[in-house]
Amino acid sequence: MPRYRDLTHSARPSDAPRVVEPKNPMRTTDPGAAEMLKLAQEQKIETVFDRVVAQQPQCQFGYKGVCCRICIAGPCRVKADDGPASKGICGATAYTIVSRNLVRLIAGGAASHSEHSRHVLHTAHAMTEGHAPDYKIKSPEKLRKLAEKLGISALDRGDMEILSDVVELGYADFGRYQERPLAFLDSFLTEGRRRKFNHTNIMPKAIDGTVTELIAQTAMGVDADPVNIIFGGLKASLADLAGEYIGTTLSDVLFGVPEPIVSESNLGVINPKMVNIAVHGHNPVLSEMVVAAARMMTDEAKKVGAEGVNIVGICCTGNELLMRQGVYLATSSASQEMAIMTGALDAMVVDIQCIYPAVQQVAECFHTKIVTTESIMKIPGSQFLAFNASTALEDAKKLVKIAIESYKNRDPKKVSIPSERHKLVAGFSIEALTDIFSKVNPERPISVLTDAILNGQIKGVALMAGCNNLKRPQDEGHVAVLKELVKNDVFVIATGCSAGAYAKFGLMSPLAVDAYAGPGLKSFLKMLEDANPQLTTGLPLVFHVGACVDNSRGMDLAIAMANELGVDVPKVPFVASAPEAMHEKAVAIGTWCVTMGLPTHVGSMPPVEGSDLIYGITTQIAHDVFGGSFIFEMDPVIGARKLLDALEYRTWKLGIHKQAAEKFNTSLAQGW
Ligand code: BF8
Ligand code: SF4
Repeated sequence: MPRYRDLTHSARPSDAPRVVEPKNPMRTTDPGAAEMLKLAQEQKIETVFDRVVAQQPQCQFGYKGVCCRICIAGPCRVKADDGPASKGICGATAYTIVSRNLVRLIAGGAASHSEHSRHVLHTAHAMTEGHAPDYKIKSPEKLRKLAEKLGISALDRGDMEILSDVVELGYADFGRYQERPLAFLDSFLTEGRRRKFNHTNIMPKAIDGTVTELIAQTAMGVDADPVNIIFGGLKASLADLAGEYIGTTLSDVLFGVPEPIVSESNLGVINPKMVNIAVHGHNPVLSEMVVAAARMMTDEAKKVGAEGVNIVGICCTGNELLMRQGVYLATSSASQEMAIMTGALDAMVVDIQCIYPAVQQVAECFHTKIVTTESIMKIPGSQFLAFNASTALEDAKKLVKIAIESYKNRDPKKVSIPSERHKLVAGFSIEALTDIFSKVNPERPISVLTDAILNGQIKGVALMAGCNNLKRPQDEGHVAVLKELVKNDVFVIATGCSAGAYAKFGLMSPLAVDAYAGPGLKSFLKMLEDANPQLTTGLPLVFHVGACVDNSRGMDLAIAMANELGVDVPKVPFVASAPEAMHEKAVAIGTWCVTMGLPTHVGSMPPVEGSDLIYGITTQIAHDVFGGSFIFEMDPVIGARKLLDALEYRTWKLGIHKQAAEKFNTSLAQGW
C-alpha cells in the first residue's frame, strides 16, 4: 500500500534552510530580472533584494507566531516553556497566540480577495443602473449558466435583468444577517462538502460578517480556545473562496471567458520603440479599460515619436489581461521594480494589492510615472487619478495620456531592456479545458482526465499557486516543484505568480512539453492535441488558469472531477502547492484548499511552529476532519515528492474502493 513516506509521523519538514543564503542579494533565478538586478546593484539603486538581506536574521518570535500585538499592553512574547514568561500579560498561552495570529492572516486574505470582488460587483451594479456605459456583458452564456447555478430564472429575461438579480445576490453574500449559506459558495460545493461544513459549523453566511466576526473573536480577552479559533479561520477561508468565486465568475461575465491564446512573457516584452505602460495589481475593471484606451491612442503616441502604446502586465492584473486579451506579461511580484529598471517604462498604473510602495522610489531614478487609481491605495510621491466606473474609458484615456507625456522625458541612455522573452499559450478557463476534453468524450468530458488518472497514464492534477517569497531565490521553488511533478506525469494548472514564473521561463509553451514532461503526460497531451486540430496553438506543459482570484477555477476543476468520480473532493487525486507563498491571500487560499480536502504544500513556513498543537492541527488533524492537510516543506523537490505520494495514495485508494464497489455491487465508499 503506498503511504506517505514520513516514518517519523511528525509531519515535520526536512532540515532545508529556512532562508537560502541570507546574505546574498542576488536572489532571483529569472534571467530577465537577474540582468536588471545586476544593473541596480551597479547603480546602487535599492530594491527588494537588498531589503530582504537587510532584514536578516528575522525575529524568531514573529517567525514562530508567538509574538502577540493584539492589544497595546503588548507586544508579548512567549519566552519560556513554563512560568509567567510562557504566556502573554493577559495569560494567553502559545496555542492561543499562534492560532489568533494565523487566523488573522486568513481574515486579511479574505478581506483582500473580497475587496477585489466587491469592486467587480459594484461595476456590474453600475451597469444594471445604466451608470457604467463603457462596460458590456461580454459573456451572456456565462451569465445564464451562473444564474442557473444560483437559482435565478433566466427564462424570457434580458441579460441586464438577469445580471441585476445576480448582483443583488452577490451583495447579499457580502452583507447577509439571516441564517442561510453564502449563495455563490453553496452553488458550487459538492454535497459532501456542504454536509461537512454544516456539521462543523463553518459554513459562512456572509463575507463581511465572517471577517468581522473573526477579528472580534480574536480580540484581546475573547476566544482563547485554539480549536475554536482555527474553526473561525476555516470559516473565513470559505468566505475567501466565495469572494474569489464571485470575482472570477463576474469578471468572466463582464470581460469574457478566457480561451486559449498566444502571448509572450518576461521583461523583453517591453518595447523600446513604444510608449510602455505597465498595469499592475489585480482588478480587471481598471486594466481592461486601459487596454481598450491604449488601442485607441496609437496616433497620439505617434505624435510624440513612438510607434504606439504597448501595455504590459505585472502580477495578477498581468494574468487577467494575458488570459483574456493576450497582453504580454512583463514580470511577477518580486521583480516588479525590475520593470522600472529597464528605463523604458513610461508609466506604471496600479490598483490594489501586491504593489511594493518601493516602486515610487525606484521610479524616481528614472522618468517613470507611478499612478495609483483607488481611494484605498496611495503611495507618497506618486500621482493619484481616481478611476470610476461611470467615466471608465475617459479615465483610462487620461492614464494613457500620462504615459505618452512621460515618454517625452525618457532618457535613451538609461534604457536597458533584457532580451529575455518567451512564447506561451494561456487562457485555460475550465470552460476552455472542458471544451478540449469534450473533443475526446463529448458526453463526459471530465472523464477524459479522471480515466487517464485511473488507468495510470497521468498521476493526478496539481494546482500551482502563490507568490514569490525571497526567503529563497525568486521562482526557484516554483520551477523546481513543477519540473518534478511533470517529470512524474502530473497534469499541472497554475495561477498567480506561480503561473507568472512559468510564463517567464518559457515553461508555458508547447515546446516545454518535449523537454520536461514524463512519457505519460506527454502521451496524454498529444492525445488531446490530436483530438483538437482546431487548436493551432498546441498545448502547453502547464495550463494557465488565471490570477490568484482564479484559484476558484482550480477548485471548480477539482469539484468537477469529484462529481465525475462519484466521490467527495478529499478522494480526488488533486493536490495544491504554493512553493513561495507570501501574501495573506495565499494563507487564505491554502486554508480553503485544505478545508476543501486537498493535500496542500507550502514552501515558506507560516508562523505556526510556536505551538505543537497548531502545527499538528494544520498538518495532521485537518486531514482526519476535512481530508486535506498542509505539507510544510522548504525543499521544493522533497515538497513535490510528498505531493506525488499523496496523489499516488489517493489513486490507489480510489482503485481499491472501486474494485470493492464492483465486487459487492455497492456504492463507492466515501471515506478517505
Ligand atoms: O494575488 S500570487 S504575490 S500578485 S498574492 Fe500577489 Fe501572491 Fe502574486 Fe496576485 Ni496572489
Ligand atoms: Fe499581550 Fe494578551 Fe495583549 Fe496579546 S492580548 S498583546 S498576549 S496582553
